[in-house]
Amino acid sequence: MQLTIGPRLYSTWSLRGWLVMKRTRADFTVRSVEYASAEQKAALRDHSPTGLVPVLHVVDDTIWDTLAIAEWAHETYPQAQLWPADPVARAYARSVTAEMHAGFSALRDLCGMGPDHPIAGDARCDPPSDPALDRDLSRLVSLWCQMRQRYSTGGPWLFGAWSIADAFFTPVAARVRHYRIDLSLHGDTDGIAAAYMQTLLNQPDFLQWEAEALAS
Ligand SMILES: N[C@@H](CCC(=O)N[C@@H](CS)C(=O)NCC(=O)O)C(=O)O
Repeated sequence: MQLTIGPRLYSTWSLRGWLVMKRTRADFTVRSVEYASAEQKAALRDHSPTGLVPVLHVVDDTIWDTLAIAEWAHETYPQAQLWPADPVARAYARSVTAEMHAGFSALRDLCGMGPDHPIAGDARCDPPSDPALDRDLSRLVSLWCQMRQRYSTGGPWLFGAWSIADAFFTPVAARVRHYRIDLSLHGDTDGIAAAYMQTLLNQPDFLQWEAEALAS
């Protein structure tokens, strides 16, 4: 089994897919590809039907799209408990994960990640000023606070125990850190969202990703 990912320094969807696969504890190899040039993009199409990463190769099958990889991992490795056990928590976790997968477009567009805006390292920049970005950040803070308040007794992750939702929000935490976004200006009055963000940034798998990104 092999996971094709983009550059660790800035491929946010690759980070999500890799975090989920790590949690399965399954044996898998990682192939890291670049997609900066037209030639590299064309070469990526040999491995990925969409020309996007991550892509999971399982024997003769190819699974593309991070959400599909996460659902496949959940079904294939039930012991990893990648979604919450409680049906209501699971429905919320799927909702917020789908919201992240399809939404937060202002945050993604205006605070993009790339060679100059890396996931790892000490580089920081100021956030752009934009009403659409403010709306995304208010929604992010409200979502994080609502779920953390409801599920805080089960552990430090969004739904108590670690879930796919945490994988999907880890690159967001790196983005908020890189763009020096002050969550208290977006409704995080008691620091719940900031604390959750630190939990994501301190998770050992993310620290491993960061170290590998900086070494690459
Ligand atoms: N919806 C896709 C999005 C994947 C995606 O946009 N990946 C980016 C890297 S973070 C990519 O492959 N970019 C290649 C390119 O722009 O050529 C998913 O969930 O996997």
